[in-house]
Amino acid sequence: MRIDIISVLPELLESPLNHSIMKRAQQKQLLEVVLHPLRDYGLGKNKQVDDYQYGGGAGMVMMIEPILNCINQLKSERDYDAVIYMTPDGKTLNQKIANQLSLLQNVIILCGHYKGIDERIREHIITMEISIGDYVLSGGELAAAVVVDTVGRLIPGVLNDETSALFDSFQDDLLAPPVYTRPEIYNGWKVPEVLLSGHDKNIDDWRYEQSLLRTKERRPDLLKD
Ligand code: 6GU
Repeated sequence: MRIDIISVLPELLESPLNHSIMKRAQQKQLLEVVLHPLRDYGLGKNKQVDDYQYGGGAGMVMMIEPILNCINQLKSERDYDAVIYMTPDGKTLNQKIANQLSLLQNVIILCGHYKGIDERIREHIITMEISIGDYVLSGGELAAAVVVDTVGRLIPGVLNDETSALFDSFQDDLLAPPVYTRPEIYNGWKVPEVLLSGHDKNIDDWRYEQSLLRTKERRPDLLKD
């Protein structure tokens, strides 16, 4: 999968995308992430990317032309399955959307900044709008990093057995069960007996039970429907 990210602040994306699992996904060539500084496509000698909004009011708006110049350049190089705009008024990201995105081949992600982008880009160019939750970030970059991480780890071959996505919270609308490691007893705090039993079926049953319990207690909304 190839993800092209367009941003006025690409530096914000570098660290999260170049460590741990995202780094390995790219080294294995299962995921390619290419950052495009929007300013490279800015207008005039000041490389302008934003301007005052029509109708007045505080805050700048990202202009059509730099964004389109960048997107058209990319579209001339390959076909894209989606052009995503990161915005707090988009559809809230969840595991189902992440699973769907992980099946795509080429995706553009545009990060919003300032007051947002000229609405005409949203009307005519953007095919999908994503938010990562009901709160406001200073820009779309951290949200884009969340999307790439969530989607990237679902690409077949990115995770090994140890990090398998199959047992993640939410993968089957259940929260993950509790986990333990050595020592067996610390300060009188014991690891549940069943996990030491070596009885695989009992262990699987216990984990499933714990998942259900946890979901009922903490996220009953996940069990409805
Ligand atoms: Cl995608 N962008 C911004 N600026 N804030 C957000 C968001 C996105 N998702 C949640 N809050």
